[in-house]
Amino acid sequence: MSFPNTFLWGAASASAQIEGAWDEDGKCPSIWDVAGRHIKNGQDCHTACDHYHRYKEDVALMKEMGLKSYRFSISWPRIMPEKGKVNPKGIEFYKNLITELKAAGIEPLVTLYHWDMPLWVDREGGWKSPKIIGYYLEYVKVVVEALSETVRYWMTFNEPQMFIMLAYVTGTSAPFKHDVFTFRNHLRHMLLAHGKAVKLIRENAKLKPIIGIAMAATTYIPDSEDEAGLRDAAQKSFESTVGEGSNSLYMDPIALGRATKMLRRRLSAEDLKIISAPLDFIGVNVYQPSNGMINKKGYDTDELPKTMMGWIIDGRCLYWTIRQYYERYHLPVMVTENGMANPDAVSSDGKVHDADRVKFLDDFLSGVKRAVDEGIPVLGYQHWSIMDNFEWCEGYGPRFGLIHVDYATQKRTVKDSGWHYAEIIRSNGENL
Ligand code: GCO
Repeated sequence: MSFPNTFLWGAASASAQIEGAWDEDGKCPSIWDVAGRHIKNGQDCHTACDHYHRYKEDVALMKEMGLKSYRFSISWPRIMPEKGKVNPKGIEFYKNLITELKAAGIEPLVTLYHWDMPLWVDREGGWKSPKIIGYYLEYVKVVVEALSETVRYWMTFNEPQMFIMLAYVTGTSAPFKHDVFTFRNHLRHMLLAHGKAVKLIRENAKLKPIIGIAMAATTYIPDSEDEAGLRDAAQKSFESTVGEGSNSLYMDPIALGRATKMLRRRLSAEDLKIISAPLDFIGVNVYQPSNGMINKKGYDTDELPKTMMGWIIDGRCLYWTIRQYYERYHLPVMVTENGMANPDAVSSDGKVHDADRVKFLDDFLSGVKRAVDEGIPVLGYQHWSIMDNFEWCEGYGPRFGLIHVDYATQKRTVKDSGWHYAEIIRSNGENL
């Protein structure tokens, strides 16, 4: 089998990481706009890639690269800057962006929440308070009413692991709280908000929606591919402490309607019914395997190449994530993020020679190809990221883009990897 003609070859971004225009046209601050001292080198996301003003140029580059899809997130603070108040200017921006994408033949894939909570929601308790469920649904309803004539693909959340655990337990992500004992409540609020949003989108969308969620998937690559090896790897990916914490804690309630040990006493039968509203796909964000975290002896991480984030490069993890998620949850899979950071720079010939990322693409995409060859329904691959951007607390140092951004001039340069990806897309993955 080869890649279907409908395969969504794309790239991804998130509002807070690229848009800038943080206080323009009626937008209120998000929790990331006020992250201050938590961000490296005194940087902030107030201007970022200035995509809010340059989206036409950015979409033109996507078209030149031949992208079939573009995954981006909607900024909640742009749409609802105050409790109960809708900002027409915010809606207009996304309508214009989508019109531009459609004219370029690019399918919009919309993430409804990629971490940039409006500050007013945080002040009312954020994920700590059950009130957030109502606020989130009100926002989702506005977006679905405004955009569902043209948008088919929806993701309720991006990486709940991060905005629940890192934001409220370790306190390393906005809004930087330490609440070790109560995260199960936060998690319950997020899961209920997800399930209710799925129902709301299903009932209100004008085009038949295709709904998913993007997970920060962690995967154990099997030590051997015989039956015992496969069973052991799946167990480590979903049932070890690491595997439960990152995968099944969220996905078992969502996709199987059952809670893992950690949540068993927190979710009622009624909760689980709401949370498990039928989904159309699971999005996986995949960067590195978790073998080294689970089994240090079997996986010598010192020997392996790493990205500038210190993340291990091992392309096999993408194939195994897709397969293990499919085997456990029986839902089509979309790779919603996958990529690597480099300290890329423009060379004297005006180009960006990011040979590591070219190789990365070949390695990881071969894994996607293997999954497709084996008949696993994979809807698409969204490279992280379309362009260099604001990497949260890391600021602008790590560059993840297929397009280089000079932050002083906002000049865009498609990197070698971007053109290489364009070739892969043109051949529909036949050259992998
Ligand atoms: C995440 C987010 C992205 C990141 C990317 C690289 O996984 O943290 O979804 O916003 O920028 O993953 O770290």
